[in-house]
Amino acid sequence: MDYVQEVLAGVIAKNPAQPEFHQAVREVLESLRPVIERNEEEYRRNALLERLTTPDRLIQFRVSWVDDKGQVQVNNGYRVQYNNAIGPYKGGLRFHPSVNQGIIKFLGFEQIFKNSLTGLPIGGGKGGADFDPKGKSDREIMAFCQSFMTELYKYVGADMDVPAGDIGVGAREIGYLYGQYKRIRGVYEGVLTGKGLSYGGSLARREATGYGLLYLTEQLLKANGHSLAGKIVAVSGAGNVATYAIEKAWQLGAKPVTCSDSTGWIYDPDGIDVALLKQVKEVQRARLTEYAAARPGARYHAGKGVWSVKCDVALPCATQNELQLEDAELLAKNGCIAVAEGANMPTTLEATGYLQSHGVLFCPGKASNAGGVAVSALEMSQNSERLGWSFEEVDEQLKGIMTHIFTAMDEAAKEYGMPGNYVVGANIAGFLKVAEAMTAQGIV
Ligand code: NDP
Ligand code: 2IT
Repeated sequence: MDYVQEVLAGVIAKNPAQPEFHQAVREVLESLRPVIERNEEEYRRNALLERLTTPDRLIQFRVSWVDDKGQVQVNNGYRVQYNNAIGPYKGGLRFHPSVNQGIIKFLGFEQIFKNSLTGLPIGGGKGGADFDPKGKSDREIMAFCQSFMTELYKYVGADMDVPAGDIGVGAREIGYLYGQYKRIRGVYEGVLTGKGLSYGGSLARREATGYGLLYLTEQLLKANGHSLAGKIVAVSGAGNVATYAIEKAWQLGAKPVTCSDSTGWIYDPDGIDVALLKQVKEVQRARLTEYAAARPGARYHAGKGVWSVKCDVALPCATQNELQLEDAELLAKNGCIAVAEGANMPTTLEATGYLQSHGVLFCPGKASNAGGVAVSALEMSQNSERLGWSFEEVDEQLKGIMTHIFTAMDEAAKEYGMPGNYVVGANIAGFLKVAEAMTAQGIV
């Protein structure tokens, strides 16, 4: 067995029943093979891959809180501090009933390479809880967030570990979490990113993941002889990433025609009305049926199916493994040119392989959705210097970072003999910096 196979087998044996974690590790390790083979003896002696795949620590804690009926509820809270070789642990918090150790570990592992790719000094971490924010009152959300932070505060800090939002955690939740951290620790520091603008947040953080996705997609198309202007774009999800991906797609001259949530999807042949989408999702916190009700030309379909719409570009922005082999087959058949991931690992390994072998450009999320964490790192910089930058300044930096990411993964893919394979390119480019820092810092 070669070193990569050995480590992968060890990860699977030591972390049973965590399929998403196995999937993320498999994708990364298999694409690192060309690098590992060049230095196999040294990496093996230093157990570099074993150390890279084993988190520094995984914290699990009980979150007890009282609902509006006076009933005590109990959830599991998590934080994985995966790797801090190149900077403090950094990554979002996800509140969703599907959260478990395996989900948090897959997300934290991905985050190491994503954060490295940004070129900024941030390590990999992730956290969350199996809490379902749907249908909860504001008071219940606050009670949950306060209880969650009453455990989490012990492990985080502006120079140690800086969480942010992810699925189910937006500006409201970050506010409640920040308030509780400040109350317990008595320090006013940038312990979280995605904060409100009135208390240390960065302009353009809300937009950053979706905007960054479109900046990267534009580069991807350009480098391959296409342009975004005039293209039909299919987007899944209707949350933070999807909404601002749709907004930027319009701004760059494309036409986004779909969005989705966990109950159904919208096809709007005239293009998604961003103002209406924000009203339904950000203000009313309602289902997409409300969008369709307010927009006569749009069609609502219950269940899955967003990838059946004919499009030039597909941007999965909802959740892991939402784009499967049969979806990839449909997209390719319908002439889709490019798939760029806005979510984390939304495309299964089989679907990725199918797209790549059928001439569809494919950009992995760790490159294309890195704009969010990149602007989080810029929020940390602004907090450190106790200043705030203009929207334009942050947006310009975001554009520069997405260009840097595209160039880094494109060049790495070429250097290792697989031009156009952006999965290989992103993983190798992200890995090299982390591996160098780990090696320089000795066996820890
Ligand atoms: P939000 O909570 O704002 O939105 C999530 C969207 O995805 C909602 O429309 C939700 O529908 C849908 N969704 C969630 N889970 C499922 C599911 N199991 N099946 C179908 N639809 C689902 O989250 P974000 O937009 O922040 O995150 C979306 C993705 O992007 C995630 O993979 C996240 O990890 C990733 N990401 C987020 C970043 C950020 O800055 N926020 C940065 C980089 C990546 P419903 O409301 O019905 O649940
Ligand atoms: O997956 C991600 O990169 C995020 N949810 C954002 C993390 C962050 O720290 O801004």
